[in-house]
Amino acid sequence: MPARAVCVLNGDVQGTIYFEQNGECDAVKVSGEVTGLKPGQHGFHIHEFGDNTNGCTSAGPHFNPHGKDHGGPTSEVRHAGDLGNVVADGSGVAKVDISDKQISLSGPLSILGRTLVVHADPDDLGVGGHELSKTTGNAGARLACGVVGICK
Ligand SMILES: [Cu+2]
Ligand SMILES: [Zn+2]
Repeated sequence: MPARAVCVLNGDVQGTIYFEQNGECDAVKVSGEVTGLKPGQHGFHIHEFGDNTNGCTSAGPHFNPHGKDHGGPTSEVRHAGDLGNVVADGSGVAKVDISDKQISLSGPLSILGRTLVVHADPDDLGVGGHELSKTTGNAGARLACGVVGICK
């Protein structure tokens, strides 16, 4: 049985994102839709904590179990939680279709109980030369977030 999880993004934008993984060593498929975005790229990350007591802020930094610098999803050096950007079309809808091998739905790299965040600005994938590039990709405000939970 594949493992499945779901996250409802709530905030200035909305979305429902599904996660599916066949086995612990397989990639996690991330799919779904975010609506209400400004057209263009928006940073999309797993943050460390599933704590939304102070909104998306209390989700903490990017999920980074290996203690690395921020990067893009295909970078050698990245946080496990660095899923890159989603791209909103002219109607503000971003269709999400990501496959990622650095996150898991079980074991030490599990994202269950952590927070998915969509940002106001593009993630520069660590190469923008901004002082925040190596920590957050300078992706700006947290537009919406939600905890990744076990699917029924
Ligand atoms: Cu983020
Ligand atoms: Zn990161």
